[in-house]
Amino acid sequence: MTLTPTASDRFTFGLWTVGWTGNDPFGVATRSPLDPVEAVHQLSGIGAYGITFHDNDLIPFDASAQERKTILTDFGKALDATGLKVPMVTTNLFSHPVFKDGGFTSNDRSIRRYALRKVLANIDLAAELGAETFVMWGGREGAEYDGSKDFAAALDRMKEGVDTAAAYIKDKGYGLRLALEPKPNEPRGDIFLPTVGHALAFIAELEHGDIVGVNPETGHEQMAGLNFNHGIAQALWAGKLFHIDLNGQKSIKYDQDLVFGHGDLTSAFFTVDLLENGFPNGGPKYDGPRHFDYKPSRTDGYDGVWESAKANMSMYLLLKERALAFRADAEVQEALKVSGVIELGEPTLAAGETTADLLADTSAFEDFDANAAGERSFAFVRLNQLAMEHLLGARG
Ligand code: GLT
Ligand code: MN
Ligand code: MN
Repeated sequence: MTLTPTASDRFTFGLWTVGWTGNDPFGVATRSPLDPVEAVHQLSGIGAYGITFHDNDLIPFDASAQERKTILTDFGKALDATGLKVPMVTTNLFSHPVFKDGGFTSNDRSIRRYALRKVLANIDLAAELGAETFVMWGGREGAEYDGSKDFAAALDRMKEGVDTAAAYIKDKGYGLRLALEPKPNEPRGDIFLPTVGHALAFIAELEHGDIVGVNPETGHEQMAGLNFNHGIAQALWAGKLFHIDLNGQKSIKYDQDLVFGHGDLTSAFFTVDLLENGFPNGGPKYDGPRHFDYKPSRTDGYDGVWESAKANMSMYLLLKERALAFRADAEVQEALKVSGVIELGEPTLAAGETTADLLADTSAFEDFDANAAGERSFAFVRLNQLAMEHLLGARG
């Protein structure tokens, strides 16, 4: 088993992750800025497949056209030299004061028009760099006070913004898909489309929802007290898991953005199990990049930045090894049967059986011994203990 990642593992990192200098609401930066060209070389050196970025991670908000060109040329040269890819691009609609009440849903119409233009320009750049996914994290799309927004109008404006961007992608013939990233709160008191479920329901209302999916982040679902694996599973089932942000979070609190696996390790094991092995009864599988959206601890210098970047990949590969062994274990396969996990894959009605047939089947109801069926032990604890033993390396 090797913990050394290669490009075929398709590990990707946001430029804003390794490039985070440690400034938070209570203190200034603890690290010097990271040159994007240096980031490309370092990530390539440790075995990453790609780098992702917000427009303003790379090109300062107030850069001139000439500065923009120079930056993009230098960045492009680093990509060419290393072979690092840019599978995803996203837009910063949250840092500048103009976006303090949001971009697509700001109460100020002129700001909404400006935000839309910024997104369309960035879609052009994403297409130019060969990205497949365009993430939309609406961190400032929200409110602190329930009376400060017309919620229905805000959802109308969000729909208008996403549909306009999607229509633009189609008109231009770009090979891009949009991925909405849910987060319950922070920086806004409450953010619109706070969970994977809200986002999926919103996408179903879109005109161009066929090219819109989700980019769930481990910690964001967990901040809401939700189970990340249930969220990504439903997104997969709906054919909407377009991208993923892996990281670590310990319970309901501020967005910790820890290294993947450094939060809820059991949950991380089952995340990797789902991504690598798929559902026990088959079904849609995730085939996109394994993207890490974490923050190197503010306490660490650049040694810690690169150590933590490597730690994300090592954690994933370790868990992948464990998850593959878990599913390959004959005892686990047997336990999955005993627990009914395989039985759940069997349709409740037989092939061709109608509701009338079910109503006529006395064995299903009139003669069914509910008390006896209620005595079945599903043996879920045994199954979970097998998973924990694999996770801890105590089995094959
Ligand atoms: C921001 C946020 C992340 C999002 C990024 C994409 S930016 O750092 O906390 O979860 O993925 O806009
Ligand atoms: Mn986060
Ligand atoms: Mn994220």
